[in-house]
Order: sequence, then structure tokens, then C-alpha cells
Amino acid sequence: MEFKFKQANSIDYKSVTPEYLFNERRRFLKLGVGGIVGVLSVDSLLADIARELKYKSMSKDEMLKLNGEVLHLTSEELATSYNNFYEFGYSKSDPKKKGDSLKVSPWEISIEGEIKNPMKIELENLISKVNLVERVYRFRCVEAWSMVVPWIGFELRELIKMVEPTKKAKYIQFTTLYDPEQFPMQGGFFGLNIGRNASFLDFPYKECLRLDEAMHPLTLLAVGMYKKRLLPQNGAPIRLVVPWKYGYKMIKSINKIEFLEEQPISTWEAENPKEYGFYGNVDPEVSHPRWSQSSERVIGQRGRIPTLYLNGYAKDVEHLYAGLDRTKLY
Ligand SMILES: Nc1nc2c(c(=O)[nH]1)N[C@H]1C(S)=C(S)[C@@H](COP(=O)(O)O)O[C@H]1N2
Ligand SMILES: [Mo]
Repeated sequence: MEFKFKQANSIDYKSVTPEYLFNERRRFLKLGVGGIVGVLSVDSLLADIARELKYKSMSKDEMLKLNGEVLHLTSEELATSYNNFYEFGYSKSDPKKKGDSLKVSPWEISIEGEIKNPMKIELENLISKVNLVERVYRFRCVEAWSMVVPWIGFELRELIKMVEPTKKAKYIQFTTLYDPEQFPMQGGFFGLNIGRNASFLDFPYKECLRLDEAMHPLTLLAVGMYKKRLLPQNGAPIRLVVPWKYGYKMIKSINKIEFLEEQPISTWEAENPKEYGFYGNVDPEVSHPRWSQSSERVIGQRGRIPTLYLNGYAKDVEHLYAGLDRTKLY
């Protein structure tokens, strides 16, 4: 199914960041200078604008380059047939084979917790309230393979502003739909849910970001890729995309978003805290206990390439982790 954009068919690789963000920031800045003393300094606002301008002005060619390196899009065929989605099975080919059981429409998302405007909202209604953008991002799985994907989605911070977090909100947790009729593995093997003892994941799958990570303009809720709606195997109808983190953070088929005061324990962290942490930041210098993370296999290509700190997005996001121990950010 072709994606219907608000801007009809006009979306192309140039529309990396919507104009309104830039204008909105500029208005905010004027107010600040005009005498309203905000929490943020003018300097930090200016730095934000500079960062946003960079995204805004990227042309198609620039967008496919990261730190001077040209990114080659992974073929749509590979990105939609080599997947991790344990609700459908543990093999890379299961999600595509078994994905038909997922009913993606209608799809209601519950947004709750430490916010002023809790809501249950139908996905199409939510999409009509946000600005869809296309972003080409590197994608790095903790298993040391990677790809490059053109996502369609909206900045998570648009949704965050809509629901108005309270002062208590420090984390934002996402939950995948729980329905064993649609996700066969949620019922366990042969309908026998023997839980974590048999090294099942403890479904429903949950993931979490710190609120400032969630507010970063690179963080998306994706509803499409390759200019089409997401297919079940890629996390239809809506999934998280955080390009500087390992793939396991990018939770699929989300139907609950909760704002929390305390840091919760996510699914993989609960499954094996020695191997998966809360942050899941890509770091070539911090090894997985069972393998090195210093290089990666680009799916569809031969050989390996070096892995980059924060997956190549360090300039944009390393300020979020100033003063924190890198070995604890795995
Ligand atoms: N609900 C859910 N989300 C999930 C997973 C999963 O098993 N269940 N796997 C994660 C992992 S480990 C990866 S690498 C990516 C894979 O995304 P892709 O299949 O679109 O490449 O999804 C992530 N999101
Ligand atoms: Mo992964």
C-alpha cells in the first residue's frame, strides 16, 4: 500500500526536517530575547537552532552521507525479510512468513502516566496531527549486523509536546501489543507459556528512553519505510527509531506509551542484565560479553566495516551522556 502523506506525494529526500520546527524555535527565541526569562539560556537555544538547521538544509546527497561517508540504502527486499521480531519466532525469516496474523487497523494507542493530557488515540488520527518526515538512518543490531533504512515517521517530541509531561516525568516507556492470537510466540511454544525459565522473552516487549533522549530531533516514531506503510515484520503500524542505539531499543507494534518518574526495567535487560543494558548505546569500545562490537556486517554487502561511536551520530547526541561512564551505557 502506498503511503498517503499530508503533503500529497510531494515528500522527497529534501524534506528532512519540517519548516515549522525552525520557525517555532525562532519565535520562542524572540520571546526569550524580548524579556521573558526562560529556563534555557539563549546560547543553548541557538545551539539547538544550529542543530536543527543542519537537518533542515540537508539535500538528498547530503542526507545519504554521514560524516563524509556515503550511505548505501539497504534493499527494501532485505530490510523486509531479514528481521528480529520474537513475537513471531526466533528466526530471521519468521516475521515475514508469519506476519499476516497481525491486524494493524484500527490501531489504538494509549498514552498515559505523568502527563496533563492522557489519551487513547487511533493511529490515523494521531498521524493527521503530526508532520511526517523521511529520514535515512543507519541501523545497528546488537548482533553486529547493520543496514541503512529510509524511514517515514514523525519526531517523537511532537507527541510529547501534545500530551504535556508533568514535572515528574523522567522516562517514557513503550509497550508492544499483547495478543497471543496475533503474536504466536506470546502464547509460548504449543500454547504453553513456561515463561522466562525456558528463556522466553517476558512479553509484552517493553522499552524505555530517558525523556531528553526521547525529545531529541533524531528520535522518531516510524509508520513507514521505503515510502510505504510499515509491514508487520518491521513493526507495523508504528515503531520506535533511535539511530544511535542498538536495534533492540527500537520497539515494534507499539500500543502503549507511558510517562514515568522512575527508570523501569526493559524486556532484554530483564532477560539478561549482563548482556543488555538500559541505554543500548552503540559503542565499538564496549564489547558484548560474547562478542566484540568494534565492527559490523552490512547486510547485503561483503566484509565488515568499523562500528562508529553512537552509530555515527556522536556529534548530535553525545552531549546527552556528558559525565556518564561509557561502559554503563551499553
Ligand atoms: N516488539 C518487538 N520489538 C523489537 C524486537 C522484538 O523482538 N519484538 N526486536 C528488536 C531487535 S533486536 C531489532 S534488531 C529490531 C529489528 O528491526 P527490523 O526487523 O525492522 O530490522 O527490532 C527490535 N524491536
Ligand atoms: Mo537486534
